[in-house]
Amino acid sequence: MSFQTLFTKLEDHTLIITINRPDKLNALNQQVMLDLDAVMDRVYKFPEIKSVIITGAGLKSFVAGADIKEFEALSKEAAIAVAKKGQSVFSKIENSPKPVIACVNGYALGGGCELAMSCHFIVASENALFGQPEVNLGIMPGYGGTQRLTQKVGKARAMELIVTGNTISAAQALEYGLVNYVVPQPDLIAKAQSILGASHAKAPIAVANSIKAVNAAWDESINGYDLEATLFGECFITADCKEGIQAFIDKRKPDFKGH
Ligand code: CO8
Repeated sequence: MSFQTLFTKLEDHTLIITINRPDKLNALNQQVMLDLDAVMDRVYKFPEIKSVIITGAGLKSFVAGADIKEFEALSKEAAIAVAKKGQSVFSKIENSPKPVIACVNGYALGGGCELAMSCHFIVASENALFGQPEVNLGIMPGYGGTQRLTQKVGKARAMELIVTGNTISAAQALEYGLVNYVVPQPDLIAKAQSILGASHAKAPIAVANSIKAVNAAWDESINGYDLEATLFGECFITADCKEGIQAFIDKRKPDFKGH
């Protein structure tokens, strides 16, 4: 797999995606968005990829936002189109059938915070900094930040962060429930890998259906309980369900095959 703006590495079935524009603090230009879209297609498609880590190159920044220099000539219509396209890329990440962790290794600002929040959860290094500073530029979040930040930290905290443009530290993000863990920077990827390793041993269809059902909790067009019951039922027609139950009865580890 080769991309202009991303490094990718498959390690123990986890695809590590590194956004690679360190001289621009990994700002999301349109090429990065195209590359993220394309790499996620491969994540959906390739069975050897069981999970994903998204991180930024260097020690200073995860992603310092959308590339501000690309905003200069945007018309209203073009801005709407760019926002919608970005939202669809992030929604592809959020709806990935395989777990996706954001390893936030520094600045996660604007579109960077929005990218991290589109992942299933976040592990942060101690130097991470989160915020939606768009109001400083006379704009507002456009890649889903108003919605996902509100889901994750509640309306009052999201509103304060978005209308002030203030940033929060990794420790505060942990207190807000925005991140699951804060670790020293050298341990960041290993921490995410150890979490993902635990999920690799589980039945892939059960994992994918669980992701779908949890995501439905924020989709008003879906009755999440109905969807959960349907997906629960679907698990029962899988060979992995029979294997999981038989393994419990036999007092052995299950050997899931993904069907
Ligand atoms: N876009 C483009 N370039 C950037 C960005 C960015 N978001 N952030 C940093 N860079 C570049 C700098 O221009 C600089 O490049 P150069 O060396 O060529 O001048 C390089 O990265 C290093 O940056 P700094 O010298 O500024 O580094 P500092 O350590 O001094 O400062 C900061 C780090 C505080 C992170 C600072 O760079 C900064 O404030 N960056 C902008 C943060 C920001 O406002 N992010 C939000 C952007 S808007 C957004 O994300 C909207 C998302 C929705 C889009 C919807 C589509 C329409």
